[in-house]
Amino acid sequence: MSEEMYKEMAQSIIDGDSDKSVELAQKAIEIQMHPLDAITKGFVVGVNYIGDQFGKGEAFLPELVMAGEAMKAAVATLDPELRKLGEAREIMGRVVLATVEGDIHEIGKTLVGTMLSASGFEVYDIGVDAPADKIIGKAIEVDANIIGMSALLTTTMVRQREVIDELEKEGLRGKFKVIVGGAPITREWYEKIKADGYSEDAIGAVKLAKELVGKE
Ligand code: B1M
Repeated sequence: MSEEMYKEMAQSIIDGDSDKSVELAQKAIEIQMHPLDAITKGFVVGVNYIGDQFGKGEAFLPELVMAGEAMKAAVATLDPELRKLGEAREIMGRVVLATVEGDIHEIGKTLVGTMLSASGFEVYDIGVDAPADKIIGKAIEVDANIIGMSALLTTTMVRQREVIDELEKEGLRGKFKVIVGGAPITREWYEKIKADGYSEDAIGAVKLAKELVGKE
């Protein structure tokens, strides 16, 4: 049953069919499928497939856009269920979250934000295409514990380093922990730019954030 539904979920993203992806997300809620399973075993499989096809020149931008929309709609439908997963009500800390300047990929970043909120963090998601001064300004404004930056493009991941360099320049590096993530981000990269941690997925980001604020 689940295997069949995961396949349908992936296919709805490949087809760029937002109505279908939302319908399947609603069905997943009804049958009490774990929302993260619906995302990682179902919808993400489809978006990765389209991403690979696009990379090989076998799918084109409109298909990528439609797959992105269908993915976004499915994740938004599951969002309230994801939020219910968090058991902790103690405030863990404040996180400023953004996708870096020049980059408009938002699905993974938003998912990370939802999971952090569900785990008790106060999340200030300042959206996509966020320049360094906006990220740092928000972190100062809300007295953040953590700055989280997502980058999905090899051309924009360098912006993560720019934010860290800017923090250094302004004498603020010690004030905030910095975590990075996104498809091209590796351990080697986070160590190179001297971030405080990186994670390959949303669950790992929560674990890391808790460690960094001394709550795990
Ligand atoms: Co674009 N795109 N895209 N895209 N897109 C990729 C990233 C790409 C790998 C596809 C490919 O060619 N195979 C490729 C990048 C190649 C490269 O840099 N080497 C690419 C490209 C080239 C582009 C454009 C340049 C295409 C063009 O215009 N010619 C363009 C760039 C626009 C821009 O940003 N300036 C572009 C545009 C788009 C859309 C707008 C159409 C759409 C995004 C829609 C949206 O977000 N609203 C889109 C999509 C959907 C993708 C793929 C297919 C899927 C991304 C996604 O949402 N994944 C992607 C291929 C791929 O990654 N397989 C691709 C699902 C999401 C849940 O996973 O975002 O990885 P992800 O997040 C994960 C982890 O990475 C991690 O946790 C998340 C949850 O598990 N994580 C963090 C993420 N952020 C984190 C932060 C953390 C910790 C963990 O701490 C702070």
